[in-house]
Amino acid sequence: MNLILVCLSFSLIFPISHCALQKPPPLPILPIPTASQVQWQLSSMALFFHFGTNTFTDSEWGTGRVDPSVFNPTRLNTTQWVQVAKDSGFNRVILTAKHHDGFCLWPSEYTEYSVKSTSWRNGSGDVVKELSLAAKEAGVDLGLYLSPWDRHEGCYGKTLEYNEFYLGQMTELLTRYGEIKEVWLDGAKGEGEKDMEYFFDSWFSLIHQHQPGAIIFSDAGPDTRWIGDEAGVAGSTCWSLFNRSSAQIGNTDPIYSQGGDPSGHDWVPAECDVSIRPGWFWHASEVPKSAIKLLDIYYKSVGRNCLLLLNVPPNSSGLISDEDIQVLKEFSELRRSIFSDNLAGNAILNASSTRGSIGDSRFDPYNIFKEGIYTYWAPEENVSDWALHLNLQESVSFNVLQVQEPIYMGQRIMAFHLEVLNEDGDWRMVINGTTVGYQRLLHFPNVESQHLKFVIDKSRADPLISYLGIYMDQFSIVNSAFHRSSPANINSSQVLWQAIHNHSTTASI
Ligand code: FUL
Repeated sequence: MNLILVCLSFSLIFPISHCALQKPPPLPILPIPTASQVQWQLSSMALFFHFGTNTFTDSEWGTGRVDPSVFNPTRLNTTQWVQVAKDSGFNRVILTAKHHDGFCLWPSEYTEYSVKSTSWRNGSGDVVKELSLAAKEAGVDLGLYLSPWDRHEGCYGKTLEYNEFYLGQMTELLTRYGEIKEVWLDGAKGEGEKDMEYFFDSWFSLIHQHQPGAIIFSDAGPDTRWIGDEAGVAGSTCWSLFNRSSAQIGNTDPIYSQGGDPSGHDWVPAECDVSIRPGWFWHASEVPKSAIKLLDIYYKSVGRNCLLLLNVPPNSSGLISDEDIQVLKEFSELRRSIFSDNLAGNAILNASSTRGSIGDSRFDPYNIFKEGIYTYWAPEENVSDWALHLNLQESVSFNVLQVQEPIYMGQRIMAFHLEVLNEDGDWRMVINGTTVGYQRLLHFPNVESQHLKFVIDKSRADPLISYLGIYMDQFSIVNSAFHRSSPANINSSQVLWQAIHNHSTTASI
C-alpha cells in the first residue's frame, strides 16, 4: 500500500513517462584498460631508435668493453628523428637510453660508461635530453629503454647492488626529462652470462610512482606485453586479456604471448617490435625493408589489436638515413591511399536490434561510421543474433575489412564474419575472424557487391562496434612481384603508379 502511494506521488511530482528516461550504457566487462593504456593503444604505432656505441662498431650486442670514445655522431639531430616520426604518422618514439653493452646515452651519476666519457659535445652531451626536448617541441610522446642486462657494469650479478644501481639509473631517467610515456625493458641475456635476480616488482612500482602515466613494457606487462617474436607479427587471434602470472620475463611462451588469453584476468595488450632493417642497430651494409613489407607487418600488428613498434636506427652521423626515410614516406602514402576513404561510408544501415529507445543516438548503428572508438552501436540486451546490414547503394569492389571495438568497455568479440549478396541473390561468406579489440584489419581477395552483412557469431558480452570500414588495397596484391624484382628504393610514386596499373581480377563470389 505504502509503495503504491510512493509511486503515485512520484509520478505526480515528476510527470515524465518512464519511457523518456534514457537507457544507460551496458556494463563494461572486466578486465578493462587503464586510461593510460587506452591512450597508448590509440597511438597505434611507435618508432624505436636503437642508438649507441654499437652504431659505430657494426655490432648488435656490444661487449661493454668498447672504448666510449667510438661514440661520435658528428651531425646528431634529434629534431630530424622526431620530424621523421611525425611525418610518417608515428606520434611516439622510444630510445635505447642504455642497451646491453651498458653505455648510457645520458650522463648517469652511477657510471663513467656514458656520453660524458666521449668527445661528442666535449663530453657534455646528453642524447636523452636532446630527444626529450625535440619530442616535447613536436608534441610526440617519449619512451625509454633501459636494458636490465648490463655487460659493462661491475656489480652486474650482485643482486642487491645491481638492483640498486638499476633503480638509481631508472630514477635519473624518470626525473630529469619531463614526461616519459613508456618504459621498455626485457629479459634478454646471452648464454652463460652471470646469473642474477631482477626485482621487477620494485622496479615497476617505482616507475609508476615517478611517472604515473608511463606504460611499462616487458614480456609480461604490467601495461603492455611483448608479442613473442621480433617480426612484428601478432597471432590472428589476439586478446588484450592475459594472465601476468602465467608469463615469466625472459622466458615466455610465444604462443601464449601472441594470442593472449580469453580467460585472462589482466588487461595487457601486446606491442609488436620489429626493425626496418635486419639488425636493430644501424649497419652500413644493411638496407631497409620495402614499404609493401611494412604494410604487411601493419596488417599483422596494428590490424590484430596491437601497437606496432618499428625500429628505425639512426646512423653513425646521428641522423636517420635517407633510404629509411624514403621507405617510411612510401609506407605512409600506402596507408593514406588505402584507408582514407571508407567505401561503406554512404551505406544505408540496418541493425538486427539497437539498444535504447528509438532516436537515442548513443547506440545508433550509424555510429560505426564515426571515426574513433568513442561512439558505438550496441544491440538490444538478451538477444542472440547480432548483425549489421549495409546497403552500399551501388556495387563496390573491396578487399579489406576494418572493425573496431570500444575497448574501454572491455574486449568482447570472439568470432565474426562478413557476407556479401551475390548476383544470384545468395549470401556468401567473404571472410571470418575471431578477435577484434582496438582494431582488426582483414585483407582478402577482391569482392564486389552492393549488400553486406557483418555478423558477430560469438561474444563475451553484448558486442559493441565502434567502427566498420571497407577499403580497396591495390598494393599488397602486387606484393610478390615487388619483392622479386625491386629493392626498397622504389619511390612512392612508383609504388602508386605500379599499383594503379596492376588492376587485379575481382574474385567472383
Ligand atoms: C632484444 C635485444 O636483445 C635486442 O638487441 C633488441 O634490443 C630487441 C628490441 O630486444 O631483447
